Amino acid sequence: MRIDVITILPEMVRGALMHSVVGRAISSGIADVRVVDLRDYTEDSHRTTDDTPCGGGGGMVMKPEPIARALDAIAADHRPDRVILTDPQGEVFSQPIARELSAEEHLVFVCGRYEGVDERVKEHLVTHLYSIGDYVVSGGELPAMVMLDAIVRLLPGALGNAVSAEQESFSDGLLDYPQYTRPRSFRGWTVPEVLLNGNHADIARWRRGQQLLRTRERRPDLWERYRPSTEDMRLLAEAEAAAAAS
Ligand code: 9D3
Repeated sequence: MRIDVITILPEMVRGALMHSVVGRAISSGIADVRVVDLRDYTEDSHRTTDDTPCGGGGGMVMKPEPIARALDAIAADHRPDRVILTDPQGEVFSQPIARELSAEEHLVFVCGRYEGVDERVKEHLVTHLYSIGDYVVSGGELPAMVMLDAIVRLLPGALGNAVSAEQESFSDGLLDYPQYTRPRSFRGWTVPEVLLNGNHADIARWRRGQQLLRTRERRPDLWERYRPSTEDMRLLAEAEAAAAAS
């Protein structure tokens, strides 16, 4: 998959891409990520990418021309399937959207900066607007990196086979179960006995119960949409009883 990232902070974006799952996906050729410096598409000596808002008011607005030129240069090489603007007013990004985008051949991210982007870019040059949620960050680069990471880790071969198989089976709308490693007792805080007995069926049932209990307690929004089976309800009751007893 090819992903172009148009930004006025190319070093920030490059730095975020060098590590971990995304870094390995790039090194191994699974993802072809190209960082495009928006200033390379300006035509004035100051390499200006922003200007004052028409109608007045505070802050600066990203100019349309450099963005249009950068997009034209990318499209002349290969036509993208989607051109995404990171935008606080966009649809809130989610795992289903990440899954959908991971099936595309070529994405472009345009990272917004300053107080906003000229509305004509949103109306005529990009195909989708996405936000990462209802809080304010200083620009679109971190949101673009969040989305890119969520997409790239879904590409075939990006994760170890064991991890991806596990992810498939547990990406079902429940929170993760609690995890422990050695030592069995740390400062007197002990690992749950069920995880030490080697009974894998018991362990799987305990984990499922924990997932159900946590999701109901911590994420009523997810719980409302989840459709528990009769087995789920039994495991939930067990987990609840164990929690009340401890
Ligand atoms: C919503 C705040 N705006 C109020 C006048 C000003 C403003 C502040 C910071 C507008 C844009 C930004 C930069 N943020 C993004 O470009 C952004 C973002 C975000 O701040 N939160 C969640 N998702 C995103 S995607 C792009």
